Amino acid sequence: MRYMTSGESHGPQLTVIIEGVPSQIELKAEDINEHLARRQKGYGRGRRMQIEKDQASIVSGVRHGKTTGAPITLVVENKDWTHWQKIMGAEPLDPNEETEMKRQIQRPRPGHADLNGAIKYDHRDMRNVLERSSARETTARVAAGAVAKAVLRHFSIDVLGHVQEIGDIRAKVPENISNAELRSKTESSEVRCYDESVEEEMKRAIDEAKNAGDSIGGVVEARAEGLPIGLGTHVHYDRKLDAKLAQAVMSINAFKGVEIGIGFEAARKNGSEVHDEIIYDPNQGYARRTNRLGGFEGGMTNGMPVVVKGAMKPIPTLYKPLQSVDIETKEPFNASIERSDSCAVPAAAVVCEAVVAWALAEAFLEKFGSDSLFDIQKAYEQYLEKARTF
Ligand code: EPS
Repeated sequence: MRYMTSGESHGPQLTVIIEGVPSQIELKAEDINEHLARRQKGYGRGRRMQIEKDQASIVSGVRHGKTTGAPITLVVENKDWTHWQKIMGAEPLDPNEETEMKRQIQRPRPGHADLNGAIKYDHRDMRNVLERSSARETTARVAAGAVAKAVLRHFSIDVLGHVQEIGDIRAKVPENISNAELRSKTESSEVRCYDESVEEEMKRAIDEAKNAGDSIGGVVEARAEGLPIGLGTHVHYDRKLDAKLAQAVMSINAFKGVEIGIGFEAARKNGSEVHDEIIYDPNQGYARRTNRLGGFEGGMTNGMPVVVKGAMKPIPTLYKPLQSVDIETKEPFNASIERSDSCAVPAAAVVCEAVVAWALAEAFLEKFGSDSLFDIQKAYEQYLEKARTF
């Protein structure tokens, strides 16, 4: 499976083309819209989210509720486009239209792609960079992730993203919690957090940042359960699945770090406190007594839940001005803005869930085939039996 996304933050639409999805997978627009709505939520979001009501149209690859095996195209319209038609239009802009021209951006915002992208792609109007680097694009990735989840659910594999930390406030989450238990709390939490005892504190921290014209980051986690042993491989560096997950999570806008299992903490402990002992049960097959390694050994899944964390920096679009340089005058100025999210960590948990689901589904189909659901199911059942009795 592979996919591409296109579209600008204030352009007419976001588009996703997904290729290599097996046939006979049940897929309805509501399966995707549910996740788009989850991504739009979260305490700390700005005014843009009141404008958008993200809904995917499936315009190819699905008939009567099932995938055909052909490329799937998904389209999500930007409602805000109506306010941006001229400045974001494909037609050349009349230089005499002064008010429109004034909306060109020549002042790069620290922490964004603006300056680097402008130099690299030769744009005097940095809107050409920021429109595409905007985290609006994660809508498309959540849509692709929803298709991946539709594949995975046929094999009882479940992926869930949630918030572990906002600023310096940490949630307490039991080590071996199930996704069902997590979901019972996170889906109704305004900060997508399991631990109700810190929810108000997290919201307060977001309010404080917002009131100070500042922004606040955090740590999210995606947990995947129901995975077989052996997705990914030890035989070659670029096929190690934990490495692919790290790439997927790191590619989320504003992410600065990734951990698998106990991650960096493993470096501070002795081996006996890090590795997970192997146990065997004739009904369940092989398992691990603990899951400190987050479901991975040798670049492959080991059958335990996959646990991946990602660290999101505070959003760099700030009401509180930061110093920058005007690329026309070369004069310093203080970058300020009109509207922004003060915290998008709860939304990022949904994005993390989506990109992890995608990477896992891709590895799953690589191992068990990718043409039709029936053929994959046969191959999967046979493999599960082999692994259980091995
Ligand atoms: C974003 C800036 C804001 C966010 C946007 C990401 O948009 P605007 O510039 O229109 O106010 O709301 O996030 C989304 C639109 C979204 O769907 O998550 C940015 O610069 O990255």
